Amino acid sequence: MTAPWDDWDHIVKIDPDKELAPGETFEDVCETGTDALEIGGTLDVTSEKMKRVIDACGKYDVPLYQEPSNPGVVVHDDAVDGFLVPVVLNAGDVAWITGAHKEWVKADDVDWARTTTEAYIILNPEASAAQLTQADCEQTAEDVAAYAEIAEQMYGQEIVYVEYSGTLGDPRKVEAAAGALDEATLFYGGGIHDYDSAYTMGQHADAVVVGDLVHDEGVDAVRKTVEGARDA
Ligand code: 1GP
Repeated sequence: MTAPWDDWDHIVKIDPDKELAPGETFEDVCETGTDALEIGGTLDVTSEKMKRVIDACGKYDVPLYQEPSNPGVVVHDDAVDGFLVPVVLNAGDVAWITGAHKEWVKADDVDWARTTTEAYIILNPEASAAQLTQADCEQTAEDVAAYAEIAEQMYGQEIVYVEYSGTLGDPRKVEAAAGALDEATLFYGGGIHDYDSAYTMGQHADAVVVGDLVHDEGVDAVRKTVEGARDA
C-alpha cells in the first residue's frame, strides 16, 4: 500500500503561532517546490490560528496536513488532506504517548481514514517539545535505531520522525534510524537552513522538515533546502 509521504522529500512545517517572513504569502510558500505542508506548533496554538492557516493554504495544490499538538487545536476542514498525530516514543510524560490521544478520542469523532501517527524521537533537550513532553534526549545512535525499530515492528508506525527542532542534529543518529527501518518512512526535522543541511539529512531521511526557516528567513532560503533534499 502506498501512502502520500512515500514520495515526499521535503515538508514545510508552518507554526500557526508565527508570521511568515515580511511581505511573503502562503502562495509563495507553496511555490517553493515543497511536497507538503504540515501545520503545527508546540506553544500557543489554538484552533482559530490553525483555521487561519488552513484557510490561507487550502486553495493551493500542495498537500495540507494538520499536526495537532493537543486535541483542542484539531480543525475539521475539507481543505485538509489529513492529520499527522505525534506520538513521542521517548516522552517522560505518558500524556504524549497515549494520554492526549485518549482525550482526543473521547472528545472528537476522529476521522481515522485520514489520521496517521508519527512516531517521534525527540533529541534536542532545548526544544519546547522536549520540555513539554519531558523527553529523555540522551539517546545514542544505537538507542535511536532501537526506537525506530520498535516503532515500526512493534507499534506498526508508518512514519518515524527524528526531531531536533531548533538545531541541526547528528546525521549519524538519523542514519541509524534509517538503517533500522524496513518500510516505514523517516522524517527528519531540526535546523535545516540551507542546501547542504538539507542534502546531508536528506541522504538518510526520506523527507526533511523545514520549520523556523520559513518564518525567519523566508521562501528563497526554503527553496534552496528543497533543492538539497531533492538532490540527496
Ligand atoms: C519542528 O522538525 C521541525 O517540528 C522543524 O524544525 O524549526 O528547527 O526547522 P526547525
